Parts: sequence; structure tokens; C-alpha cells
Amino acid sequence: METRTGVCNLCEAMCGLLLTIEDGAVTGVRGNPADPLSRGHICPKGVAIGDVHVDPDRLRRPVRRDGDRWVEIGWDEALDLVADGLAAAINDHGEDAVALYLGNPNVHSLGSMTHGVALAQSFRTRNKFSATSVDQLPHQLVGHLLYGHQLLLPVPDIDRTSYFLVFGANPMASNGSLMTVPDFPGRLRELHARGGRMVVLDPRRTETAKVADEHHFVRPGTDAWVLLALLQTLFAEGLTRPPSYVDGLADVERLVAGFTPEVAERASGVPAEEIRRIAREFAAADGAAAYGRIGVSTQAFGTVCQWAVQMLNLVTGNLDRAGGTLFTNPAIDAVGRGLIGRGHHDRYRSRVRQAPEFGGELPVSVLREEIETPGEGQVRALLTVAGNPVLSTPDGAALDRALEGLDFYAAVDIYINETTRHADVILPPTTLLERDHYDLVFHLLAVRNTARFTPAVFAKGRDQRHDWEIFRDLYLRVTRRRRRKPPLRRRLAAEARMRMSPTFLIGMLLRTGRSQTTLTELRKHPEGVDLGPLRAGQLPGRLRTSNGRIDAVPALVADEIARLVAEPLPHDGELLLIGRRHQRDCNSWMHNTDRLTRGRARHQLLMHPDDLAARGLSDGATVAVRSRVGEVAVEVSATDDMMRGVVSLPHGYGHGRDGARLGVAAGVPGVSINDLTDPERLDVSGNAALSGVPVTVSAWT
Ligand SMILES: Nc1nc2c(c(=O)[nH]1)N[C@H]1C(S)=C(S)[C@@H](COP(=O)(O)OP(=O)(O)OC[C@H]3O[C@@H](n4cnc5c(=O)[nH]c(N)nc54)[C@H](O)[C@@H]3O)O[C@H]1N2
Ligand SMILES: Nc1nc2c(c(=O)[nH]1)N[C@H]1C(S)=C(S)[C@@H](COP(=O)(O)OP(=O)(O)OC[C@H]3O[C@@H](n4cnc5c(=O)[nH]c(N)nc54)[C@H](O)[C@@H]3O)O[C@H]1N2
Ligand code: SF4
Ligand SMILES: [Mo]
Repeated sequence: METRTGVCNLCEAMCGLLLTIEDGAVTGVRGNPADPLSRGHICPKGVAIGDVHVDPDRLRRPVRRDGDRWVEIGWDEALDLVADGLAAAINDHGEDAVALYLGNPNVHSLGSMTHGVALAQSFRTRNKFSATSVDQLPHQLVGHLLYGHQLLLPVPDIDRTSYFLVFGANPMASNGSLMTVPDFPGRLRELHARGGRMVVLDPRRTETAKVADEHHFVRPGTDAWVLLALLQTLFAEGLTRPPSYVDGLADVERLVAGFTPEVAERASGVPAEEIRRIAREFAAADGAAAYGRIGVSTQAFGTVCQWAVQMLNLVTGNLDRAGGTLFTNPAIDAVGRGLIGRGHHDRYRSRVRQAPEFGGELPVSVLREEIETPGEGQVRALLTVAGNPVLSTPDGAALDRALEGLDFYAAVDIYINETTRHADVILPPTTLLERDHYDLVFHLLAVRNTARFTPAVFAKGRDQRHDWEIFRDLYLRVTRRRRRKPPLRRRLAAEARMRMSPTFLIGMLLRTGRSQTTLTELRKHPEGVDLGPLRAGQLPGRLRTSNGRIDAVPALVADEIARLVAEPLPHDGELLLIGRRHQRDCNSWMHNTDRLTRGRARHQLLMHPDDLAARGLSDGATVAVRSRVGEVAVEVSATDDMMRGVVSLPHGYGHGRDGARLGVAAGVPGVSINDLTDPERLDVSGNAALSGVPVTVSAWT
């Protein structure tokens, strides 16, 4: 028996772990109390981390599909097959004929960040997609427009704030997002002990709402009105204290002038007086932080919402102030050092619908039509990496059907899930416990500056490959097969870089660029090294805008607000669908471990009892939920935790489709919310408006 230091990468909190290892298996998992960021925190998913390692459903060798059978094949054969399939599409039909989709676990893998992104960039296709456009794209667009970089995103200084204003996030279940905050419950207790307050706006009385000082129901998709009314109040009552490096504040004042709290109340259901009071309290607090997450990104005016959240912090002087929102100083500053691009918008558009790109990606909502619509530039081949878009993107059922029409589909994935079941070949990498980890992304977004390197806990098996090795080999093989090769010098440079291991690259990055620590030091301290609380007073120096100042009203935002003015207010009697997360769910996977799925079922449609009664339905009945794009039958559960007129389905359910082999997952009930969400509903950024989908609910007959 031995104890090893590990890390959990199942969500953004990146908790440090202590693993008990016996006979090559994990027999115990605890939070690591010595970890300076996570301080011993762990959640039920972290406890299940060893289950992935020993999971009999996990692929350990490449497989090729032969009709409805899967055949294990060797790595050389598998890599050749994939390179043949992708190169054939490029050589016969052009670069755009290959589409890529990168799913969420990529940001949680070091090898994906160092090598997967480079492989993706080596494909010169316009058809690049990722989970970003069903998630945080509005944040990135706003970061790009206001601060000059898509990942220059200020983080709530939760450890010092005295007023935490939360829109559309449920950190008690999600453990925080674009705010790496392990032990949210503990940090909230400390906030309360300091006399601080948390105010939550959400159409559901969530786990977070229940521990908040105030919760207000807000009608889905109407947060923009509330946020603009908060700004309107601040200007109207002379409560602004903006810093000197901001231009265009008079324009902000003019743009929000018509959005009075009374107008916002009519749209959102949040009482005007409450909006005024929250604005005053926010302005008066000694350190206040406004935060809006996926509930306000995945809606029709998501970009306006995220812009307004930034403005609230900015005009009240809370940006760059202790207790407000702050920029991190990670040991490897991927933003400052240009490892991640600043982002760009609308350099080109999608072929069929003319949807603009952001940062070299198109909205995943257009993927299906790009596969199905004939003509030059049609998608013929697909590579997915760690993704499940059939369950995670709008009208997944239609995408499910479209995938069968591809000439070739390859997946880098550890499971045969609802999407990869369509693949011709699946290449399974090692998983977390078998690979080294340094978090290039979430240190950038954490509520405290720390650094941590976690060596692999288990050695990889002889016939296993790390993801970075798969990306390297695919790069080499596809390039060799390309009729039009990149210039020799570029190719050699890329090859040399692809051959360096992620750990080698991390060591190099830590040695250079004023990194505050080294790999040697981190190896001595696997629990992590503390680099201190977030720092205030870094602006305007940290801005990456061309003139080193903030332009408060980018033209795109002004246009969106003009569009919002003309938007009809939601009408009574409309039923709107939203999603939810449970602490023991992990997007669309981890549904095959008994540890996380036993106990009370949690797949139901949640609905207010009055809404059920109005339709003559009863608690526990099977109901039909219909939207413009689809229909599902699901059990309904009555709860006054839901706002009237709003229903909720969890995201990531709907297993048990033919051929998807997720073990007991077939026994997990529930339907996919994305069989109801609508790929036509997009925010200006291209993000899917998954929230607030109009639906009807009736008896299932
Ligand atoms: N309606 C609705 N839709 C949503 C959301 C919502 O709230 N509501 N949330 C959205 C959000 S925020 C996200 S991030 C997306 C997530 O959507 P996706 O990123 O498309 O999917 P995941 O469910 O994260 O599934 C990832 C797959 O990666 C595989 N995998 C796990 N670990 C590894 C690994 O280490 N390497 C490799 N190669 N593969 C691995 C697993 O097989 C798993 O099936 O869904 C989005 N869709
Ligand atoms: N346990 C668990 N943790 C996770 C994940 C998981 O699947 N399970 N996924 C991870 C991922 S990929 C992400 S991106 C993060 C997401 O982290 P969070 O953003 O905290 O995610 P959710 O729990 O989906 O919270 C979104 C909230 O928005 C609310 N909402 C929906 N529509 C609206 C609206 O129109 N207005 C307002 N104001 N609120 C609305 C919902 O009711 C919900 O409470 O979580 C991460 N952590
Ligand atoms: S909160 Fe849970 S899932 Fe997230 S990193 Fe920590 S242990 Fe893992
Ligand atoms: Mo996400």
C-alpha cells in the first residue's frame, strides 16, 4: 500500500488528491489538505477518479468498426487508417472537407493543450468546432473586445469580496467555471463569516440559491434587461466610480438609459425595486464582484450579458480591486506569452448559413448542415477528440443521423459513446492517472495564484499511447500523405515541436519568462506551490488592447443592444426549457460508474406544481416535451424550486442508443435535452442559445 499525490481533472476546480494505491489499483481517494488551492476539498466525482482507470468499458487499444462489430487493431494500422481517411478527404475535396470537433476534456489534458491544439491548427480547414460554442464563447468574445485577449478574463476575488452577485451559475454543483474555485462551500462560509453576502439570480432555486442570502427568479433569456437596468440605476443615481483607462462611458450611459428597472421587471419578472436595491448595495460594498456563467452565456443575448457583467464591475471601480474581480498571475502566463492567440472575429463565415468565426472556430450549431449540404467545401470527414456532440450540441438527434453520411470519421476517445459509435476508427489515449499533468488553462482562471505539477500515478501499458503521442503521429502521417505539403521549413519546425513531450515543454516554459517557480521545485512539492492571493492594481498594464485602454462600447455590443430594444418581451403562458447540472454528473460521461449513479434518479423534467396542474398533469407522470426541433418522453417531477413557466432537464443524459457501449449507462434513465434545443438559436458570438427554449408539455399518449 502506498499513498501518491494526484489531481482531479473532472471539472475546473482541479482539486489536489491523495490516492491510496494497492496492487495497481486506487483503493482510496482523499482531498489533499496540503494543496494551497484546494485545501483538502474533494467531491464525489473526485472519489470516483480511480473508476475510470479500471473501467471495463474503457478502450485500451484502437478499434475499427466492421458493420456493427468493433475489431481491435494495432496502433500502426489504426494511425494509418485515420491518416488515410483524413488525407483522402483533403486531397480529393480540399482542406475544408475535414471537420474537427474538440470536446471539453481537452482543456483538462496537458497533452491536448500542447499537442492537440497544434494538430488542429495544422488542418487548414474552416470547419473547426469545439464545445466552446455551446459554453463560454460570449466570455471569450467580450474578453477579446474589452481587454484585448479572449482569455484575459477577470476572476471574482471570492476570498476577499463582501458582495458576490451571481447570474446563471450553480457553483455548489459545478464547483465553479471560468472561476476555478475548489471548496466553494467552504469559501462561501468564510465569506459569510466576514459579513459578506451572496445574491443569486436564476430561474431555478438551485443548490447555490439555497445557501445564498438572496435568490431572485429571473425568466430565462431575460438577464440582459436586468443587467442593463442595474447599469442604468448606477448611472442615474451617480453611483459610478470608473477608472481613468476607460473610454466611451458616456456611450454606455446613453445605451442603457432606456433600460429602467421597470422595463426589466416586465421582461424578467425581477421586481424593479429589488433591481435598484441590488445596484445600490453593489456600488456601496467594500469589494463587490459580479459573475455570470453558463446560464447567461447560452442565451440569445449572451454577449450583451457578459459585457454587462464586466461593465458592472468596471463602472463601480471593482475591476482590478481586492474583493472585486482580478486578473491572475499564473506561473506560465499563456496569455501574456502569446501561447494562446488573442482571438479574432468574423474573418470568415460558415459556408451554408454564413455564421461568423471566432478565433478560428465556427459555431458547432452549423456542423450538421455543413455535413449534409452538398457543394464545394462540404464536410466529408470528421475527427472528434474527447467529445460527444450528439448529446452536447443542439439538435443532437439530427447530428446523430448526419454522422452516418460521412465518408470517414475518426475519434480520439476512451469510450464508444453516443457520438463515437459512428466512428470508423477510435484511438484511445491514456487517461489522467497515467499521464503527467500541469494545468495550462485553469491556473489562468483560479481564485488564488498557485502552481502544481502532478507526475503520472501509473505507468502506461506497453501498447498504450498518450494523447500527445497520438497527435504527434497523426500530424506526421497526415502531412506525409498530403498532396500539397506545407513549406519545408514550417514542417520541420512543427515536427520538432511535436516530438517534444508535454512535460519537457512545461519545464522549458517554467525556466523562461519570469515564471516564479521551476519544474524542479514543483517536483519537490507535488501538493503545489503557493504564489499568493490574486493581485490588485495591475491595470492598465495588463491590457492587450492596441492602445492600452478599454473601449467600453465595442460596435458589436452597441448593435446588439439596439437589437435588444426592439426585441418583443416574452409573453405569459410561454413555457421555457433550461438545463441543469448535478454534483455527481460529469457532462455526458461518468454515467457508467455505480458510485455516481446509484441513489435517487435525477433525470426528470422539473416543473412547478401550478404548471403541472394547469395542464392536468400529475407528479411522476410521463410527459411529452416538444420544441420546434424535437420531442422527448420523460418523467416529470413537481417542485416549487422551479420558477413558474420554466421547466428543466439535466444536460448530458439520453444514453442507451444502439451501439453506444457505456456499460451500465444503458440503465441510466433520461433523455437528451439537446434533442429539444435549437441550432437556429444563436447569440451574436455564435454561441448556442441553449437556455430558454420554448417548449410545450403534455400527457404522453
Ligand atoms: N443543453 C445543454 N447542452 C450543453 C450544456 C448545457 O449546459 N446544456 N453544456 C455544454 C458544455 S458547458 C460543455 S463543456 C459541453 C460538453 O460536451 P462535449 O465536450 O462534447 O462532451 P463531454 O460530455 O464532455 O464528453 C467528452 C467525451 O470525452 C471522452 N473523454 C473523457 N476523458 C477523456 C480523455 O482524457 N481523453 C479523450 N480523448 N477522451 C476523453 C469521454 O468519452 C466523453 O464521452 O456540453 C455542452 N452542452
Ligand atoms: N458536477 C458537475 N460539475 C461540472 C460539470 C458537470 O457536468 N457536472 N460541468 C463542468 C462544465 S463543462 C461547465 S461549463 C461548468 C458550468 O458551471 P455553471 O455555469 O455553474 O453550470 P450550471 O450548474 O449548469 O449552472 C447554470 C445555471 O444557470 C441557470 N440558468 C439557466 N438559464 C438561465 C437564464 O436564462 N438566466 C439565468 N440567470 N440563469 C439561468 C441554471 O438554472 C443553472 O443553475 O460546470 C463544470 N462543472
Ligand atoms: S470538485 Fe470534484 S470533480 Fe471537481 S476537481 Fe474537485 S474533486 Fe474533481
Ligand atoms: Mo463546459
